[in-house]
Amino acid sequence: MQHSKKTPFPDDFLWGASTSAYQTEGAWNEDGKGPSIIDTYMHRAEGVADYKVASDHYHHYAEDVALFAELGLKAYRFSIAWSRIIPDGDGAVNPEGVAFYHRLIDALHERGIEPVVTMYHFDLPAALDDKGGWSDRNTVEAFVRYARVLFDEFGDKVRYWITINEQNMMILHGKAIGTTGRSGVASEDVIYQQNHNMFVAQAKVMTLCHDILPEAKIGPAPNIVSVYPASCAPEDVIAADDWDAVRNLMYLDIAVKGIYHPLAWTYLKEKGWAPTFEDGDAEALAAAHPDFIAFNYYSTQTVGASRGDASDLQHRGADQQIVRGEVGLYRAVKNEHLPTNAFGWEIDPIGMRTTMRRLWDRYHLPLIITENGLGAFDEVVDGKIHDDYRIDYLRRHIEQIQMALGDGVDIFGYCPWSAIDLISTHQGAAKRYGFIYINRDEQDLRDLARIKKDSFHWYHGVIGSNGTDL
Ligand code: BGP
Repeated sequence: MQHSKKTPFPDDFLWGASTSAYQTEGAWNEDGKGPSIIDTYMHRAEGVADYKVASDHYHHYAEDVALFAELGLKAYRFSIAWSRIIPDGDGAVNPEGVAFYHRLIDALHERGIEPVVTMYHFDLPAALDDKGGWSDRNTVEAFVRYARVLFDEFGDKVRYWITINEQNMMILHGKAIGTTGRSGVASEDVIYQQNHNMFVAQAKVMTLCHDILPEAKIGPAPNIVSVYPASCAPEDVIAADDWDAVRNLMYLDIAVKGIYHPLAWTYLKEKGWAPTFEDGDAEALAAAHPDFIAFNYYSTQTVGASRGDASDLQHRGADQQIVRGEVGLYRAVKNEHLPTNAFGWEIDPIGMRTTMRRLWDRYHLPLIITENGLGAFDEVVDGKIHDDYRIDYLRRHIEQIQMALGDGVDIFGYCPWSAIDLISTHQGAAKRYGFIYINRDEQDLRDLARIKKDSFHWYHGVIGSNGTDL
């Protein structure tokens, strides 16, 4: 098992790449688009060239899709900006916003690229945030209405739908990502009520999708890390299970089984953060069933038993991937077996196999990896970008997909982050992930030219050989 042979990829494996709307599109206030909470957050970022231009994909989409075709992508996972479709979140539909995504999706189909559409990737319309955001139950109905617009408009062109990107990271790391909105960080009881409201919204949207688009497939996309106990001490194993429940499994159990994970629910109750269910919530959660699990994978996390004081906490970073620690729940531990990237994220390809095995074992739903990649400070040398470190990272992760296929896991796609360079959630334009370099930096928008990196040529070969030529 441990050394099992790599299994060939299925012929219809979705070799893809990912982006999100606000991190690539720019045109944040053009053609009728309303502001999102990310736009208001980025307003506060001073001393950098305009983040809201991002990679200017809105104006370069045709060129970008042509490059995706040259790369050989079978799938492109992107998000639709809710406030481009419905500028104030729950009012009139903006025809120019709708038209943009028709153009993009049509361009993908013309090139034989399968669109994989995320409905909501961090960018809640600011107007909804002004009315209370996810604390306000109106936002649940607004999301369902927005989903109906998307299904009606694009349902005959899109087979794969993803509801919410990384709800767990919005809840646990909203401050770092910039999703807390104008009011800033709320208290935990409020945050977990927002979490619950999002769960209900997601459930209703999955059911709606199946009602009106019987051929479509829909699923959630949390950020999942396998959690390792720091040692074989039983106390460490308990801590790892607890953190796994709170960070990962709560989000998938509710989506797949329609119930809160028992350990997560106990945690919420003990803390006094258990959300209130409104009439019909339990039924809406129970009625919804995803067709697949999409997940974003960058790292694993290692934890020990809590010591009950601040020594549980790790202060070297507080973002999506760096294990933080929580007094009374678990202690953050650095995994000495793993290297880190330039931003302190531990790199663990085998952990991705572990994660695939665990998810398949627990849920028995087909899996697609919707993010995985290496953020790095790429340099242009004589017009080229020699990102062999990214090739190495991706190669070692793809090998683990082959191993997982051999383990019997049903995995049908891999969409690394990211198709093109884009703006990081909180670490600027210089933290790059793309196969395609965008000629801009923090201070200077330059000409936004697209340059193929070495990883572009390498991934082209991987896709062309269906994963044989790594
Ligand atoms: C995920 C987000 C993405 C993306 C990625 C890399 O959490 O879904 O939007 O940004 O992480 O993270 P970062 O931008 O912080 O480097």
